[in-house]
Amino acid sequence: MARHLITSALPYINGIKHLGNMVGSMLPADVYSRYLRQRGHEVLFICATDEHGTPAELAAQEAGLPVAEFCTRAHEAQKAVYDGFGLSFDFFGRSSSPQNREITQEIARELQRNGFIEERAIRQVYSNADGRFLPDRYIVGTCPHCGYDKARGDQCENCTRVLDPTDLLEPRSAISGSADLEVRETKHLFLLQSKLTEEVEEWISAHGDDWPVLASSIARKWLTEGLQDRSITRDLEWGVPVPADVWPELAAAGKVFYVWFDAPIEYIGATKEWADAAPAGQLRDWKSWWYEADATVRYTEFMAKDNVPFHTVMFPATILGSRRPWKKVDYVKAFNWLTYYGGKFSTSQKRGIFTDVALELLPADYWRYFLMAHAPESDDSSFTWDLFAGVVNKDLADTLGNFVNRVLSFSRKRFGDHVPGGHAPGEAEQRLGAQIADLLAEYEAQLDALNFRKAAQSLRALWSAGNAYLDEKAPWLQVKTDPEAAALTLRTAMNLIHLYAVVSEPFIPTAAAAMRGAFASADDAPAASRRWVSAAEARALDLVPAGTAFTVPPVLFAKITDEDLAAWTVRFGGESA
Ligand code: B3M
Ligand code: ZN
Repeated sequence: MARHLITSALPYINGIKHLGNMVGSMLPADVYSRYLRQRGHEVLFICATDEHGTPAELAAQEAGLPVAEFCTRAHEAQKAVYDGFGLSFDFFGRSSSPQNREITQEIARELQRNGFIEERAIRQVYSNADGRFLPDRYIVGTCPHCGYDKARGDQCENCTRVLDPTDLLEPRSAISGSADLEVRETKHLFLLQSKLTEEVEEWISAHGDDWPVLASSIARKWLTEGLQDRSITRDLEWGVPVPADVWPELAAAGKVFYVWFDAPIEYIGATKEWADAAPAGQLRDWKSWWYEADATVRYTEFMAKDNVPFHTVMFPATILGSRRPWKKVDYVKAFNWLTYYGGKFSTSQKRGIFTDVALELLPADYWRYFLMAHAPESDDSSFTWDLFAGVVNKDLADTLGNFVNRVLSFSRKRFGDHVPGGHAPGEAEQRLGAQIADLLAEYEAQLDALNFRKAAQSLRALWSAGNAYLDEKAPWLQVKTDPEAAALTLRTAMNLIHLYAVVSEPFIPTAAAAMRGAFASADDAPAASRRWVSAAEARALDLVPAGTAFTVPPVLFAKITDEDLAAWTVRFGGESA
């Protein structure tokens, strides 16, 4: 069995994330992690808040809190939302942790020893109106490549090209909007990425073909432009300090590492946090996942497309330059944008739906299923309230929820609260079993390939097959003429419910637990277990035997009413952008 290391892009600390952030990183990583665990793989699913940098400082300033205090609170707030979404992180760390500081400083020392870091005096943008140096992303202007007029000094969101603030046309301060900017001289550390270009190219040639086109094409595009040496330090209070043993002068001047230098290292840092947080007597071997990891470790990263250059080029360059055997990514799963009525979800402009508010409206499973079924995989996809309500009402409330309730309530009414016996399976059940086994194989293939939209389609097809079977057999009619036949139908349908409980868990873990919990069983009996269903078990549909006690769970999914829809559309401004 493989050991799966799974990371999701680290959510930035400055505010609660919106649904677009969720679907492009943490949620698919969770679905994949849950699936692999159920199939018996060893999984380590790591995430953390990305806490350093100017946006954190500015958000703290706005909140009137010291930045460390702000980050502690913001971390807890985000963590609560992710718990609410059922994200099954093995550890949710913080890039401001001592572990990350230590590893980041060590990697910087190694890069220095290997000749990949150079100290340079640079001229940096200073905003007179704001009284401070402006970090790259706080200078906005027009992208020289594509003409997008809100490009940031570090990267153009529109064409994903990495920029230098001085590339921008008509630059201005993103804080005050002031164009009263001047350039002053200051010293910084530069990572000599140009010296590492060939190695990164070789590494991408060896691995990039396995990645989805979205990831490999962005990586290649970036490489063809050539790797530039990049400044990896900033004039900020809040960050990993430059180690004084190597750079005493810069350390004394209060320089810290650039947030994109230490953030990816936090994947490792958070794994060490996880190990350090082990309960007494338990050994968590963080190094075996990351350092000289053997071939059994498969590392999959999840992220939105604007993060791809940092993960496929810049971070690998850092790791390669350290000349240490750190594990590098095997598979990069990248996502396009989820839009809100065709326009951008925007944290700063408060447009769209935020994850905390989403959970106030509806339980996590509704969002999880919808988001994954409409994941922006091959293209951007658009959230609209109508679409959302349609999917929830049809797939979750009708196709799955109603099936579960109908079967269990009817069986209880006619046969009491144990799974009925009845006839032995016949031709219809054999056909159903074969169909279910095929659909399950298709579902597994899509999940193995990390095709989440298609996986959701296969899952829905499994649910639909149950409905078709039930309609064909019509136990409410059978019961009048041949109760034993009705009992067989209901027993088979209950076995489908159990199968749904198991295989739906990656998408809708709460409903899955409710379905599983409907059937009483000894702890080690299949009905209590989320262990994946084999093809033979799917075909036989007999894991829940006659005589098993069951209860009828409360309605799994409530329908979204026209009134809800109208109210939410008004409240969240559902209009075409
Ligand atoms: N924090 C995502 C972002 O803010 C960024 C990901 C870091 S992953 C190491 O765009
Ligand atoms: Zn651009």
